[in-house]
Amino acid sequence: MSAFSAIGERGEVEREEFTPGMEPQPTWCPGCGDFGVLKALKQAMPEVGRSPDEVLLCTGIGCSGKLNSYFESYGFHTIHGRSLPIARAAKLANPGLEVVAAGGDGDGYGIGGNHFVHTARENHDMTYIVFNNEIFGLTKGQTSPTSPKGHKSKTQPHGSAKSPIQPLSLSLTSGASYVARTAAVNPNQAKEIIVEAMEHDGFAHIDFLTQCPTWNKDARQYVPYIDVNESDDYDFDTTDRSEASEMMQKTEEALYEGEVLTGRFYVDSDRPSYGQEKRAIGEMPEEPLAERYFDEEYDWERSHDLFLDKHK
Ligand SMILES: Cc1ncc(C[n+]2csc(CCOP(=O)(O)OP(=O)(O)O)c2C)c(N)n1
Ligand code: SF4
Ligand SMILES: [Mg+2]
Repeated sequence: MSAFSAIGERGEVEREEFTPGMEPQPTWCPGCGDFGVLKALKQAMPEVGRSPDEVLLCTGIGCSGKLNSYFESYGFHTIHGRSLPIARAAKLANPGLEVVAAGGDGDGYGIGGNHFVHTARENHDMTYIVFNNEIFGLTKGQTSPTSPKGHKSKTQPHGSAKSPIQPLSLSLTSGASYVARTAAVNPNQAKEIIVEAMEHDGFAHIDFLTQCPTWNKDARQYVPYIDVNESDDYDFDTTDRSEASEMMQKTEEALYEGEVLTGRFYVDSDRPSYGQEKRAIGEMPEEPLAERYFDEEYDWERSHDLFLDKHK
């Protein structure tokens, strides 16, 4: 059986299979919310039933961008703000792959904001996880597009004069067909949301609240959080665009007033993904592009094996 025909056959997978042999222990600071994303992602994999060689994880630049060093799968650590165009191209070339893109709030909502809007608009079939710690973590705490107005940092010592972006509302208005927010302090909910997002056919955006105890000491640690789908205080239909939009606006305002609302906000299972649209107009090849160039006989070597051999 070729590597391509094997893709899509769901088998038993253990979460341990997603821990790489090289650099298994992340170098994030103690207490960093990024650990929560990694844990939830690994826990989601046995439920999704995809093995490491069926998954491509494209990351941006930032502390969050290191995710694919600590997650065993195909990986592409791209350039700042560019995880989405790489992920889109890979999914179109090889639709059988489970494609996940991930990066920070600066990466995805700032420098990569254009790609975020258009990937949502075109409804590319992938999961996009944005580690939202409300600052630029890797470069030592500068103000990001999600930092609250008045937030003081080295770049804005008198406090930010800008209002933060509203990522959930932006995602919905741009055209994402699945929009959720979860938090690193809530790994069980995070795992469930990642499973749903991966199983969703279309662009699934997860705004993942990740505390940065090193550079963002003013940020609330996102506890206690409220699950809007479980709480009796909130009643809205996740399939109704205008109800979801209203709930998102409430959620985005509440975050900066100290109330952390999480959960699924919008799910549209009917909207065709970009790949389906292209197939419908006869623009998707029968044989995936990637398969045309795949050589069964080629003896693949992992880049880290080459690195280890060199340094023996
Ligand atoms: C084109 C470009 N501009 C700027 C940088 C410097 N830089 C590296 S990471 C980063 C911000 C990271 O913030 P965020 O995306 O929120 O990720 P976090 O570190 O918080 O996870 C910046 C500005 C860069 N690497 N490339
Ligand atoms: S600087 Fe912040 S975001 Fe980066 S690893 Fe440390 S705690 Fe995490
Ligand atoms: Mg950040």
